[in-house]
Amino acid sequence: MAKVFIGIGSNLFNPIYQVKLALKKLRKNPLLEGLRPSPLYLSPPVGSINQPHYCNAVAEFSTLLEPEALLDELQALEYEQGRKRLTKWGPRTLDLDILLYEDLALETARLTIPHPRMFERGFVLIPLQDLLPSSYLPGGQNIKKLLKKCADNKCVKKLQ
Ligand code: A4P
Ligand code: MG
Repeated sequence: MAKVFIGIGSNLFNPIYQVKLALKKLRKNPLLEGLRPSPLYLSPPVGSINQPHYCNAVAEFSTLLEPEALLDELQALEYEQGRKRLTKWGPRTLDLDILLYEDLALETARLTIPHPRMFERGFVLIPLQDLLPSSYLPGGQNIKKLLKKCADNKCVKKLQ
């Protein structure tokens, strides 16, 4: 079994509902075991596009799926929740990114693992830290140190 962390984001059509629904479906998926979700966060959009605030979370689970098969599974769920790919980095009902897959480093036409922008994003690192109180990522990086370098790390608000 591989231990995986994914990032979850939504900023359209009731983002909190979209993230909670995605977590519910991930928990029910028999190919993904032992789902452990972070708390939900609200964060201002990162990137140059003017768009609504996001609801973000991170989840950990174990799976026998290989990375590309896992991406297929996650993209099917994105489409189920009405994801349309209109603009790179644009608003979306659901974005599911594979952040970490064990300590694998992978670069194929469809997939880059670790997710190339995860180390500079408060909306990823802050929920990740909730799941990893030791603050160490499987690859050995320290989340607290990464957060210090993160421009947006103060702008994330935990939801009840
Ligand atoms: N792809 C490559 N590597 C991965 C991976 N590790 N996980 C490919 C998932 N997909 C990966 O993604 C485009 C292609 O990336 C996929 O077809 C897959 O083959 P996409 O989801 O269609 O497009 P995207 O989401 O616009 O691109 P990307 O790269 O996922 O965007 P980001 O970097 O995730 O940025 N601000 C806040 N506050 N919160 C957010 O969640 N998200 C973004 C999107 C921008 N600003 C944000 C947030
Ligand atoms: Mg994505």
